[in-house]
Amino acid sequence: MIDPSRADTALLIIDVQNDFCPGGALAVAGGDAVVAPVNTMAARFCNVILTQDWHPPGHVSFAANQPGKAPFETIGLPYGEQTLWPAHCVQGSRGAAFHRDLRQDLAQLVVRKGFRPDIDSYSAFFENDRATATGLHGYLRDRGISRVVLAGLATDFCVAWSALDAARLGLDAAVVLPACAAIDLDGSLDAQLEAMRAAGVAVEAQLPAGVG
Ligand code: VGL
Ligand code: ZN
Repeated sequence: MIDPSRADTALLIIDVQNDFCPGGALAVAGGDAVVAPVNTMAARFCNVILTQDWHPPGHVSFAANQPGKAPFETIGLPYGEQTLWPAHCVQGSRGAAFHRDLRQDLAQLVVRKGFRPDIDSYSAFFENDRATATGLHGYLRDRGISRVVLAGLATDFCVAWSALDAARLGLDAAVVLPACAAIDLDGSLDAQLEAMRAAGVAVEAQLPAGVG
């Protein structure tokens, strides 16, 4: 049961940035439609945290930086398989900015991720080597927050990886699907929904009671 008013619970709003919205470099279908439900939830939560995908121009995940490779192909990197993307969320760019209607004022923390040139970071907790920490776990621990509710973009990448890491860290995790939108690459949405359920993440089909 999600109780937004609990001091031990945080809303984690993942990557609601221009490049993941229609017209952006890595547009997610319906990406901008999450803004309204996310804002409604944010207004009810005691603790609100935003993440911001934040890549240098030479980032390893950009297909343009991998000779002969196209977006959505994969390559092998020292930490494992990496999907290649169109260049997106370049540090300081308009595409990296939050959607203009996102209630940033309600957030207590902004976690930037993916800023190291040689490693991607889908998750809000760990980079894609699953070992390099972003610092979010320590922040939550220090504030006595043990339950996270996730929403934002994209369901099957940054939201799912964050939720799976939260569960792995022993946090109580819930994903609110009506406040998320997916990329859905080769069945990735179904696969990640299944992985989240298997890991004990609560996959919610509706906004929390009393929200919206
Ligand atoms: C994301 C692909 C690359 C996301 C970020 O926010 O889900 N996906 N970078
Ligand atoms: Zn990215």
